Amino acid sequence: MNHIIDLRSDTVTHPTPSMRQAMAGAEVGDDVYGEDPTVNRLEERAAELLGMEAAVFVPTGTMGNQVAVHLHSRPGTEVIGEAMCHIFNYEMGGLAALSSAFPRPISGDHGILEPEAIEGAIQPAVGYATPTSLIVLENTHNLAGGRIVAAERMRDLVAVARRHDLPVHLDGARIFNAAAALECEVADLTGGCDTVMFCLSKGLGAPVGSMLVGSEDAITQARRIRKLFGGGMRQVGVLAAAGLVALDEMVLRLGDDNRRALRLAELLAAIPGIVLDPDLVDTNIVFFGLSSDAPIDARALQAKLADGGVLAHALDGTSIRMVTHYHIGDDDIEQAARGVARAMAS
Ligand code: TLP
Repeated sequence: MNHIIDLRSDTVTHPTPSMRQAMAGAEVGDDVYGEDPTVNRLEERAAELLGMEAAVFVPTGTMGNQVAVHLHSRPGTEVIGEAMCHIFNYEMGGLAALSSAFPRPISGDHGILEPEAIEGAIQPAVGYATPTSLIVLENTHNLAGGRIVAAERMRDLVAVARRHDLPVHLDGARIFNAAAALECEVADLTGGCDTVMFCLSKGLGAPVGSMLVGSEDAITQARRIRKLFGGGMRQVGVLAAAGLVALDEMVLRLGDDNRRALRLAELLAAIPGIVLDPDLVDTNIVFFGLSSDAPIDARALQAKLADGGVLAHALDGTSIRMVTHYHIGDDDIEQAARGVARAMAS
């Protein structure tokens, strides 16, 4: 087997040659003392891009989200979010384990929440109801297939929180993919949120790292919580240097990943037995189902594809995820779709 087409996630991306070069030459210091000049530059840059006061570099998106939950919530309170959001489903129960808070999941339409649904889920301020402490949003929505929450909907959702004096944290792991698809600034999508987490280590290609962005006050507290969670890093400018290159060089090419995901969706949708609506593919994530009369289930399809050098991620017996990123070219898309057609026909 020669070339592996790895569509399991955009987390599989390797650092680019210019990232490796920047890492090798990075100026460093002890970041827990605030003395790493490269980290400081990255944090300033992230805050500026999101139009917020401050930012803190965290090792993972999960830590960024959980630091934000700990910052905004209180023990014994509810956190409202979309039922399939990453914070509720893929962060090891961190809400309960780290913050003694618990989820109030609300189903969205393909991941997109209605303002009225959030409004209805906020507990009244009475002596017998469990208080609501935080609303979490996700944009793009991973499990909904990379769906974008449009700027206007973001504003309407944040407005509900404001009316009830509740903070909003945005899991914007792939917010740059959304901005590329909408051809807008990231800040157009994040305005009004109290904190935003975005990942450098997914489509942006950095080896490690995410940013948590917010007000000066929020980020001062977030730094303490990061330390509490064991995320106070020292000469981490070697990683921040790759993050700076990611923001300088990788943002503009995300449109290519989005375009290739749509092409992949169109090719897959034409294969008998595949259930997929390409109109629901907004960015770089393609989810597809298998019809009940399909010859194999999703796990068997994943195994067959892997035999042919195409890696995909079966979520369960009936659905598969494929994610485009900068190691995936136009030919890989055609080849992956041919692989699925062959597997489905055999
Ligand atoms: N997502 C990973 C898996 O955990 C599912 C992936 O391959 O997509 N928020 C969102 C929306 C995410 O998709 C992820 C990672 C995270 C947060 C967490 O980021 P990391 O992996 O850096 O902790």
